[in-house]
Amino acid sequence: MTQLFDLTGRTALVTGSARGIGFALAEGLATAGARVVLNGTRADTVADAVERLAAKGLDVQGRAFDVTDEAAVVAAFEAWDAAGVQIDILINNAGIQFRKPLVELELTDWQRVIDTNLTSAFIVAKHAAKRMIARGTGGKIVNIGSLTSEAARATVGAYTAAKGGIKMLTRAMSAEWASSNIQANAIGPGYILTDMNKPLIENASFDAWVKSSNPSQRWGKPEELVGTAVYLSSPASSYVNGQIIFVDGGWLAVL
Ligand code: GCO
Repeated sequence: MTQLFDLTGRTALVTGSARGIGFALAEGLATAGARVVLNGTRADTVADAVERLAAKGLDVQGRAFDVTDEAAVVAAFEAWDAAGVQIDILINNAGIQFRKPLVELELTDWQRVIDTNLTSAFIVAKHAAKRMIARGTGGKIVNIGSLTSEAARATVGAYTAAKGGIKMLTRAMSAEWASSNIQANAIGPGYILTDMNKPLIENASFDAWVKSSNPSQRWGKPEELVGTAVYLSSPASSYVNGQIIFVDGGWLAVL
């Protein structure tokens, strides 16, 4: 049974993994046996994250590049090609948040959120899948969505549109790549204790809303997403495609 969830011999790229959910998923996949490539836009924070996980004896390396810049993504994949690094598992986690009412939202801010949270998933998956298909060995793509992939919250319109797009992009990936033995799925985290959510966690009324709105009556922890990520990255999910699994304490399941 443990072999079903064993990632030994596989290489995973986790975008936006210098901190938060991405860092937890990178650590989790490495602990499950994968060689993990960490990513972020800043070389110093990526190097620090790699150092922290390497100190635990995990097989990790890092590459800093901007996932919204296709030329930078191509350069990264070409460097891995040259080094014999084959990405078998892609976790599209990179994302930002920008909270402002739609009527006040500048187009530049809208575009930045869409580019980082949605377009980057297309760009990186396109170049990963091309190689998975060419190798004929299949692969795994796990896109990180959100509660807002399913339900909207006021003042995070660009984020909601992007995360809704993540759900449907995941299905589009399945439509085209399942025949190449690539399973593309998504995870929809609930409200998780991360730096991105710090302003919300520290806001007493928002904190109370999160706790009263989900049956688990608490925020989730980044490490509580690891099991689902390992499952969707492993042979255990070989016939699962186009799905989004909400890890939200039951939030979306109850009135
Ligand atoms: C917000 C939060 C959310 C959560 C998460 C919920 O401002 O509402 O940042 O976006 O982070 O996405 O699933």
